[in-house]
Amino acid sequence: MGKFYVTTPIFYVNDKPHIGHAYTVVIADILARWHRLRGDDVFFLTGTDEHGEKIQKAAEARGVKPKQFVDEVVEKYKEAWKVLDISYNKFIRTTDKEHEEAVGKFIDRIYEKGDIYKGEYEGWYCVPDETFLTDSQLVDGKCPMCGREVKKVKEEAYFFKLSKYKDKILKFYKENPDFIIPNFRMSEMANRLEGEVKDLDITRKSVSWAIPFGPDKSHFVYVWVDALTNYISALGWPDGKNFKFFWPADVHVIGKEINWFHSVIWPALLMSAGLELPNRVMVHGWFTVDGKKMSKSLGNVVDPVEIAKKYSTDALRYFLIRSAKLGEDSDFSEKALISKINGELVSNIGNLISRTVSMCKKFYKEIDGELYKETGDELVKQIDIEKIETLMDNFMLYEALEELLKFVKSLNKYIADKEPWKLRGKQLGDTLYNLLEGIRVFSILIYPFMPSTSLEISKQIGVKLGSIEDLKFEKIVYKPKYGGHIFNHVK
Ligand code: ME8
Repeated sequence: MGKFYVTTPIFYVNDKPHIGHAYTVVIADILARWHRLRGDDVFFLTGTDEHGEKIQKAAEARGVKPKQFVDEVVEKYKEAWKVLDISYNKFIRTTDKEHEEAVGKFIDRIYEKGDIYKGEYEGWYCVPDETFLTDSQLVDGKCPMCGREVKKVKEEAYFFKLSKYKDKILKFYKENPDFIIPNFRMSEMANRLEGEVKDLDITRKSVSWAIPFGPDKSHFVYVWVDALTNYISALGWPDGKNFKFFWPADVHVIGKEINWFHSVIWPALLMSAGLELPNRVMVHGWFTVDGKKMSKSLGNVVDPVEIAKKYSTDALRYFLIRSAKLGEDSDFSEKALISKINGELVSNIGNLISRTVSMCKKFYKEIDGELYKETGDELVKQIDIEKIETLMDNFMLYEALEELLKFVKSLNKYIADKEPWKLRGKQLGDTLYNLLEGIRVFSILIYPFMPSTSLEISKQIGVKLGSIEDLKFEKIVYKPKYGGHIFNHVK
């Protein structure tokens, strides 16, 4: 038993969440639930990034004050997280008073350290990504990350001495080779760090929907410095009990386009403030939709709430993880989702549960008193629980799910081989018992991925959902009760 602090990026509230946002938060939720199963003390943080030019503009476009605008959009995030079964411990908003105060203190620390100086920024700015860009970073004159127009900015600004930390960060990478997962994302950052690293503009003069910059109130804090600080302000930094217990974060789950912010800028700011660095940064890939980048102009933005309501939350959660290994890009299409539902959830998992439970019901009289036998080791060998635990601990969620599916297939094969309906008495009782044992172990391991399915399975086989200690095959008294299909075939 230990502690586990997992975070999602905080989401821009310029619009309601889409399937890519759902992906980030579902990954973090799975990790949080896994560690709770393990018995760890978990703090799972998510929330919203509410300041800055992008939000200011979105509010203007709607003709409302920024605060009114963000208050409305934030509700859509909260509703979506509810539908997606996201078990966060705290939902932070960067407009929370405690957060704004913590940002002020964080800036003061860095300022006192002598790491902030006044200068002038002249260069490009991408508003949708809230990112400063140099000439050489532009691709065909546009933002290299989102491909959209950038604007010229020339204004007085305060800078953070990012360049001072370049060698320290490279050294930290060497000493912590697993800091960034997958590993090639660390090489990308290291290569960039080995080139020229410019100091970071950390204030905006022209953007007032932001936290005032303490040392000079005619400036406002750059939204990324405000946003990154959420990971400690949410724990009550500097004096909060949660900060003392949970920091450093065990893992920041993020998407690939914000890796520089999390693996370079954030560590540099923390070093400057004299704070410990997070243990890991888990960088996931991007979802396209039907092979295309999601965009409002293409009209292909997928609403995860609609999908969850149409097909079920667990089917969507399952699909998000099953579509690619973490770190790789993946594609969403309803066709692919339907094929996973029918091909894996209905015909493998659902089928196994409904066949087993209905056989138990049907043969209950036949096996009366005979169901509760020691399990045979045939099925025990079909699942490597330790391997799955290691995969989960190393964020290899796709691979863990694959192992679980293999196990389900072996349970289905066990039914086909044994043909329980031809057996009688003790043999029948033992076979059904083994199946129930397998299903019970499965129901625990599938919990982080599909929490309501896992609870439903436990209910149907008549046991309370177990914890990590129950992940062994042993003698348990079952009272299976048939409760209908777990997954339904989709057309
Ligand atoms: O970047 N596929 O917020 P955000 C997969 N506020 N993931 C995607 C995606 C896609 N198509 N589109 C977005 C921000 N994401 C900042 C973070 S943290 C201190 C500040 C992911 O709302 C993206 O990679 O633009 C990121 O992890 C998350 O959604 C939030 O993106």
